[in-house]
Amino acid sequence: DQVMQNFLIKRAFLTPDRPAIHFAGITYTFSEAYNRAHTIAGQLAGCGLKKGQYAGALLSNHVDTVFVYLACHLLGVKAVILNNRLTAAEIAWQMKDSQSAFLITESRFSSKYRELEETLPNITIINKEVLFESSVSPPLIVDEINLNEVCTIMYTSGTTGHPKGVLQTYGNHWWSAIGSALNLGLTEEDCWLCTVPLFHISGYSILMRSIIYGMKMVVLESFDEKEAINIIRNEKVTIMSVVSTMLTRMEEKLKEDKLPAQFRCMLLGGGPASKALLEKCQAKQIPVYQTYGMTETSSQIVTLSPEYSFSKLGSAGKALFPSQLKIVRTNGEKASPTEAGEILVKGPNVTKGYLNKKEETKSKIVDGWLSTGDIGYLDEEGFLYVLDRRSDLIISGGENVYPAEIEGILASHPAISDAGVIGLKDEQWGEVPAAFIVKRKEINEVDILQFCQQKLAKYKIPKKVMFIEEIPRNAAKKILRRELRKLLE
Ligand code: S0N
Ligand code: AMP
Ligand code: MG
Ligand code: MG
Ligand code: MG
Repeated sequence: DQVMQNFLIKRAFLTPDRPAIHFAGITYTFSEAYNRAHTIAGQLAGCGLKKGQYAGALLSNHVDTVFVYLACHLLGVKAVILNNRLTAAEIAWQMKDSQSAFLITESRFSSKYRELEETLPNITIINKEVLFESSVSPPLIVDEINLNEVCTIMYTSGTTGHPKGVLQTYGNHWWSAIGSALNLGLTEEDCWLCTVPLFHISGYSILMRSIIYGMKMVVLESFDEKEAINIIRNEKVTIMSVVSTMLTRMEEKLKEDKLPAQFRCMLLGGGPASKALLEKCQAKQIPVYQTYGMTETSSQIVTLSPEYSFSKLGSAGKALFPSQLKIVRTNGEKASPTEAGEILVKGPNVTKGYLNKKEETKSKIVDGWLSTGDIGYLDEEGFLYVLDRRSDLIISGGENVYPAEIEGILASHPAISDAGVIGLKDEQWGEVPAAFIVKRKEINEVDILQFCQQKLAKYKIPKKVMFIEEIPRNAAKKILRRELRKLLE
């Protein structure tokens, strides 16, 4: 087992006066970040949080959130990071599944956590506004971390309908940050803009890179294309992480003007990117780097290197230095160059598995190779082209929507006997869910959507509802989504 000094303690010792985080007009140094995190660790300790425990975190994109996560590192508390867009019912499910006894949250989510107080009376809800005013107990600081220890848990859905908690260790985050730097390079001027959610690995990985590299990060509460362009100029941002929906809005906003010269990398991930968007960005000299990665790989695992951004446009690149990639046929054999198959990945940034899910972990990770479920091919030179998403996955503006999850909710309605969900192409979000419903009793679209609102995050609610006689299924009762797609046309 490999041991390192706690990342934050080490960083605050190495470069205490360097800028660490910029938020709402204020810049905090690493030493200030350490002091804030240390105080919060003492306050959390006063609430009963201890090393090894799981604590849910329902927090917005804010500098306080960064400090709370760092406080968790200091305490050795495993943060179960919750997507802000989820409903109270969805959050309750993840809290129960992870057996988290604490929920760290803030007033802006009060309607959600009030609901949780009723459904989960045994958990301790810690409101940050109250926490920050509370007394500080001397915290038991974890000075050394084992790279194999779990740092964060992020839930990701699956084909089975229920989300699974992905374990991300300190080592996973470490190697992810190192792999990124070995590809993109690292300069003293680097500054990474975080307008993606800190509750996704797209955002959380920026925080880890900031601590590990000693690099400034700029956090915005939400994404706004105009604000993003302005802050790139004002804070001399050099790198930014985006999904296609965000990049589309930024490209449109940048009319005649260009991004400043110091801006060197627009890291584009989280889902497919259209060739049209990539070409438009090329015309405006936006330095786009396509990447392929997922919660299970603690962010990027394949990224196109700068020297290939023109010649390999559309490719996600090659596996980063510490990682490996292969394409396999359905029988497990390695595919030939240009032959499509399932993408398998391996490396020190790849998760060791899913929380409390031994069987699923064993079936998805064999010999260290994680089956992603995504389909792609490697060209003759080993560049990855992603062709299709993992099993039925719909990606709406970078958020995952699993048909099985929506179908399960729909079918639980007493007036619905069966349901099928597919992705619909969408200008703004890339894809959105559309539902086919078989009625048992009379029910209309409004009732269905109202029912969904109580149970599902907004981005999962079908944008189109169609009533049919029967959901087409094969002999094994699997939904024939191709047939549903034909019905749509
Ligand atoms: C695209 C975003 C920014 C849109 O949010 P916006 O504009 O702020 O919306 P709101 O004002 O909050 O709401 C307005 C209305 O729009 C609805 N809505 C919001 N988001 C969505 C959505 N995604 N799909 C459908 N509808 C949406 C709201 O509900 C609201 O509706 P009304 O008006 O009816 O109330 C936002 O969605 C966003 O931030 N998306 C990105 C999420 C993300 O980061 N995904 C990536 C997840 N994957 C990973 O983390 C692994 C890959 C990875 O690590 C990575 C990814 C990208 C770049 C780099 C990396 C890396 O490897 O480092
Ligand atoms: P998540 O972990 O929720 O972000 O989901 C990761 C999934 O997003 C991957 O398994 C892919 O299905 C999809 N994805 C990520 N990057 C790309 C890419 N460059 N092209 C196509 N799909 C992608
Ligand atoms: Mg599902
Ligand atoms: Mg907004
Ligand atoms: Mg996702």
